[in-house]
Amino acid sequence: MHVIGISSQAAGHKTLLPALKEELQKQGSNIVIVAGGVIPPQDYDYLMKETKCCSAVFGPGTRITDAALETLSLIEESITE
Ligand code: B12
Repeated sequence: MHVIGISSQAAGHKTLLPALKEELQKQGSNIVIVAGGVIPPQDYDYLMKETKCCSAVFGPGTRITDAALETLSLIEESITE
């Protein structure tokens, strides 16, 4: 099982993440996508709930071990789904 991690620092997350998700779906892939970087917290729901284009967002100050553990859980969940 794979995961794609995107780091966005350039305010492109609301177009680039949905575009990535759409492209993967076209190919029949439901690979887990997680994002990090300077993404404003008010955009988290848009990405994770409205467009469902990523499963988690790890903003500034995230501890790498926390991001790693949550990403591993997301991979596990996607395998058992
Ligand atoms: C260094 C820097 C640059 C460098 C980047 C060098 C490099 N190659 O990395 C340079 C000078 C190239 C740059 C350019 C630009 N930048 Co700049 N830059 C910064 C700065 C000062 C620090 C970013 C950084 O590296 N932080 C350190 C890392 C460790 O922290 P972090 O990114 O938050 O990551 C943490 C978490 O978010 C998470 N994480 C991040 N990514 C991922 C990915 C995954 C998979 C996971 C699990 C976790 C994760 O883990 C990290 C640890 O906690 C920030 C200001 C700031 N205070 O953040 C602005 C900032 C990110 N830049 C900004 C902008 C606008 C730009 C430009 C668009 C400017 C321009 N008009 O050209 C370009 C975009 C370049 C590009 N193509 O992306 C804005 C972004 C605004 C926004 N998102 O709404 C910021 C916030 C500055 C500002 N206040 O305006 N930038």
